[in-house]
Amino acid sequence: LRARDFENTGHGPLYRRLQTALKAIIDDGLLKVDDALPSERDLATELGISRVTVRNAVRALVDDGVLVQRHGAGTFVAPRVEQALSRLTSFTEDMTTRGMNPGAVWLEKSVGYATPEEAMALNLSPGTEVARFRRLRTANDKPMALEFAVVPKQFIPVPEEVDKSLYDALAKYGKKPERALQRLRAELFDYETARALGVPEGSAALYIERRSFLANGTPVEFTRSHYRGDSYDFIAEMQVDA
Ligand code: 16G
Repeated sequence: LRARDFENTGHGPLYRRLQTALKAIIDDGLLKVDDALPSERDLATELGISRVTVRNAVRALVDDGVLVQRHGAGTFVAPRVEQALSRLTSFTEDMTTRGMNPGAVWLEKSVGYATPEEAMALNLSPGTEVARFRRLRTANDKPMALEFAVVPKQFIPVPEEVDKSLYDALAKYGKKPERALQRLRAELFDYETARALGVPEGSAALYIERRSFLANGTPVEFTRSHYRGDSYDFIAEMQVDA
């Protein structure tokens, strides 16, 4: 990285341009997960810019979850979350097993009549009541995904009660899903979703749709999520046919 690579490109304060340049270096794989960033002083000297500028750029990348600061050790490229595709788990469970703190920013909790699309996905008659839950999901306060879950109202009699985990709330009524079908596809973040997640508009997103079912096959959940492409790996185990 050289000063001329970012000083005269883009808009906004210099630290923002440095932030973008550092992010590009990570996205291009030149700095990999767990690689250390040079010290603030070395970066400032090498680039011929002030330490404050370097500090602001690094802090912004830490806030975005791109870098992590480890006490006394320095600043590193943050690990990606690796998620197995074969086990049916909740976001809360996934983050807790990783020793991360799951959080949510609630955007919507409401009850309404199923749209035609929701009715089809949940195998409901038109006009059936559904509960809708729209949340920004965070891990250690880093935004990871924007999630929109729709559940037949009869399975969540009091939607306001859903606080942390939707699956825990369903479990309380004996309606925890036992099986799920999931569709994954690549998308680009639109303006609004990107803003909510704090990533650039047009950056890579992983769109995931999950329909989950009770043991008897009744659909319980139709959830559409956008995961950050820069933070998530989905891993599946495969075997040849027997
Ligand atoms: C996961 C599921 C989502 C489910 C949620 C429940 C994917 C792509 N999505 O985020 O369908 O509603 O877990 O999590 O895995 P909770 O119990 O923590 O609310």
